[in-house]
Amino acid sequence: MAGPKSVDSRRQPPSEVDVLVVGAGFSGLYALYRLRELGRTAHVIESAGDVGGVWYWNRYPGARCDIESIEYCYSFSEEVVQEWNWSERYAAQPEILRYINFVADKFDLRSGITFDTTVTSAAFDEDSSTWTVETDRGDRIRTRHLVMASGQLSVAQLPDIPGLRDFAGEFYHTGNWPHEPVDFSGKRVGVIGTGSSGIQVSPQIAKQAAELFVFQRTPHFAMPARNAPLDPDFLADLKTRYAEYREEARNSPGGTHRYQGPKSALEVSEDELVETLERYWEKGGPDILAAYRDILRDREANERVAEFVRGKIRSLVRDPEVAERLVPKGYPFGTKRLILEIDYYDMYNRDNVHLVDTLSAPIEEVTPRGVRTSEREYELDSLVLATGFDALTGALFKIDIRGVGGASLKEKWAAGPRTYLGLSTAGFPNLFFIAGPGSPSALSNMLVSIEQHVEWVTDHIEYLFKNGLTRSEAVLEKEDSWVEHVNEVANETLYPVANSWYLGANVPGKPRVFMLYVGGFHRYRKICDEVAANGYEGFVLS
Ligand code: FAD
Ligand code: N01
Repeated sequence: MAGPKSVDSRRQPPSEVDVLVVGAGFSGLYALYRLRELGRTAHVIESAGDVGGVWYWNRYPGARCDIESIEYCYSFSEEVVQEWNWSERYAAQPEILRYINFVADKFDLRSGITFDTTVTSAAFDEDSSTWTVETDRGDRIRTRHLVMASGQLSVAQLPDIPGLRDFAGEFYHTGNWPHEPVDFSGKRVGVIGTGSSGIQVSPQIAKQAAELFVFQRTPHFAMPARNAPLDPDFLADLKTRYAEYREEARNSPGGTHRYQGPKSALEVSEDELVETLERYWEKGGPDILAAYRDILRDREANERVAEFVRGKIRSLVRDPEVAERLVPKGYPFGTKRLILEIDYYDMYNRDNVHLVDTLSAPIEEVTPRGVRTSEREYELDSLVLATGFDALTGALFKIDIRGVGGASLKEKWAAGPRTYLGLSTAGFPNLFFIAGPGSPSALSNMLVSIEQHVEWVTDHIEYLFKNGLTRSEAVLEKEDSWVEHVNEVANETLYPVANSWYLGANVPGKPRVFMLYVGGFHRYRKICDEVAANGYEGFVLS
């Protein structure tokens, strides 16, 4: 696999192109492939030294997907489906990155990508209906259409803890992990954060470190992953019917093969509830969220399931005091991303692992020697921040995007992102977002969402070119109704109750707006298809 590119090997981007794509993760790579297939000139600009997006940056030990590998992959190429074999139920980061490289090599995608280059600004010119895009390497590219495949979780969020920069030891963020393996042997390591990243990385560090201190503010719910090798016969059979299998996923709310139980958690006896939930627990994975139809809609129903999971956590950790501190309380089960754990709870049975509850004793500062809470100082050799991302809008706001009349996207979205179908925003013609705010995005299997978005956007662009149209802009009233609809369906659920990154709660000062579409991928896809079938209703085309 290619490492970071040297300055000299940087590919010069073209000065003019039909479509410029920002980002070379799963989204940007497929966008490039599809635009080329359609015969358009397209180019990708990527900050990283190579392809992969999330899977290029998040190289921390333990990183793996939480949607099953057989679903968390492309379906657009039958050749890729036939030639690639996933080894595990939930593939680890190196395997996913190998897969992305395999796709990039197969379709010669690197020839259309400029790496080690960050887009810094994009300005729309009304006379020519084109965007002028600038980069940190002094490039200036004129493009008819601009596709933001810049990621949902691509901007690492540093916590606002005083003294962070003063720490004298080694310092890492899970979302920007070194390419070389990090050796924690014999070290005193601190991990701040117990979301998906913290829960994946900590057990791996615990195996090496002399001592591990996990700084937990909010306990998160985690289910056993029950990761396992995939049976070659099962894979061979799946390949004979993969297109059909994927179509089933596209017709489901989450873009996976998770089936919603028809019953309410409130109508079943305790025995039946436990028997059902035990089955999900044994199977592992996030499907327990669909065990009953009202888990994410009714607080009482949710509480019954939450209590079952709390009981499991208590049973996994020997020290009852530690177990109790790991038990999530105060927010509904599943309203922060449900985490899949491997060895996480068991890790607390090791003598070298210590849970530091920063709810009762908050972190006050990072000192040159370690982390100081209101109770004491923890001396550390290494500090790992698993503190998440400035999600969904972070990467977009790092670029100075100016639409009609020089209006800034950041200013337009100051009170929260506003999109029409998550695809476009009024006042910013010919600008498209892939799996960003206002779409199902991270509440669905992202690969299903990404393929649907890329296909919709590239079809739309092709329609414009074929019909001699140079400009496509979302209608403001349609955007307002979409934002209203997104809020309405979110408010029918328990999601907005939790302080999650879904509503920007993890970034100080970020407006609290539920940013994802919870109405279901199947429903969303149908709406997008109808809009296209009605001549791109809700867009002004000229
Ligand atoms: P990214 O992969 O984020 O790629 C965006 C790229 O754009 C990045 O490489 C970035 O460097 C580049 N970029 C951003 N701004 C600029 C700029 N200004 N100039 C140039 N380049 C720029 N989702 C699931 O559905 N299932 C999972 O199991 C799953 N696991 C995940 C695990 C981790 C650790 C993380 C962080 C996320 C996970 N996700 C998962 C969500 C993940 O975001 C998507 O699945 C998917 O990888 C996103 O692909 P993308 O191409 O849209 O964005
Ligand atoms: O980030 P997070 P993540 N002081 O925001 C804590 C995807 N993903 O990187 O909950 C102290 O979830 C914060 O505490 P609290 C997936 O979509 C998937 O883990 O705010 N603590 C929390 O514990 C996921 O949802 C996988 O109280 C601070 C943690 O840091 C998304 O990425 C793997 C703090 C951040 O949790 C983000 O996950 C990895 C502070 N100042 C990521 N600031 C898979 O398994 C933050 N925290 C597929």
